[in-house]
Amino acid sequence: MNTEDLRNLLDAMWQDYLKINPDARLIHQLFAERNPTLINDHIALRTFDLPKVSIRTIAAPFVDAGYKPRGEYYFPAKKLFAEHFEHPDSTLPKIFISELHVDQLSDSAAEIIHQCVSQIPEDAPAQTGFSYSGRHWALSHDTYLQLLDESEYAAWLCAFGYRPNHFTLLVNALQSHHSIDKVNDFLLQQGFALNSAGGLVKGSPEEFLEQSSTLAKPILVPFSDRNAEIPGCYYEFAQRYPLANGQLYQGFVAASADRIFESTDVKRSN
Ligand code: OOG
Ligand code: NI
Repeated sequence: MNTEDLRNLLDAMWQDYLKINPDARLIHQLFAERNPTLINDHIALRTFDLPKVSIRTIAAPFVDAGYKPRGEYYFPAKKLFAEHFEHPDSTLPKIFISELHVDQLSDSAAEIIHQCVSQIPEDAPAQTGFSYSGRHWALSHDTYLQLLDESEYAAWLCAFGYRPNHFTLLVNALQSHHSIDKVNDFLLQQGFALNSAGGLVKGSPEEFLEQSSTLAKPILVPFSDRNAEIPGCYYEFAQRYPLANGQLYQGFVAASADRIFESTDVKRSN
């Protein structure tokens, strides 16, 4: 994939994300009005660790377009693993992809997930648009609730399918707000709900990364037996700090990411 096709793909992902995240459009507009340019730090994708749809598969179109794996992150309590990918053109967003260890769930939850994934056409995951192709299976609300009992991540992914989970505003590039605290104050003042798990700001300058995020707003999702409102997507904010070599840290911080995942939780821990 050439860079123009890649930019078209990223734009199509952004349009898909806006469709199910009404807050993102408003927030983007609020910052766009106050800044000459906005930079998207990264896009996050979610998947299962089954070979058909694993990180390796989902990353393939991005790797083909020049992205390289640059970091690995472990979340044992959530049964997740993640990797981030960077493009040599630093104006392009990083891609953060996580995957759920399906065989660590109960047999019944694993069976539901296998059923869902088996309905994806064999050649679909390798295709360029897969990362915003949505749900390839029918799901009842009861089945959704059953998954929710075991894994918020599994329930979210089975309800929404393959689509960007969030985009991320790079705070460093803002002229209007010079710190993540100022960004958070502004968002709260504008009436947005923020994820306060572990504090509004996750991470610290010593870890070279501070992050915050909105709480995913409930949106109406069609299930096979009825429609129900469940948390959709969220928007994230990242402030990066320079390493000893003067370059901004480009990685992620597992302990912070662990709480950022909770921005789509139905059952809040705090
Ligand atoms: C990803 C959560 C982690 C970050 O920037 O640390 C993350 C997700 O919710 O899928 O995005
Ligand atoms: Ni993120």
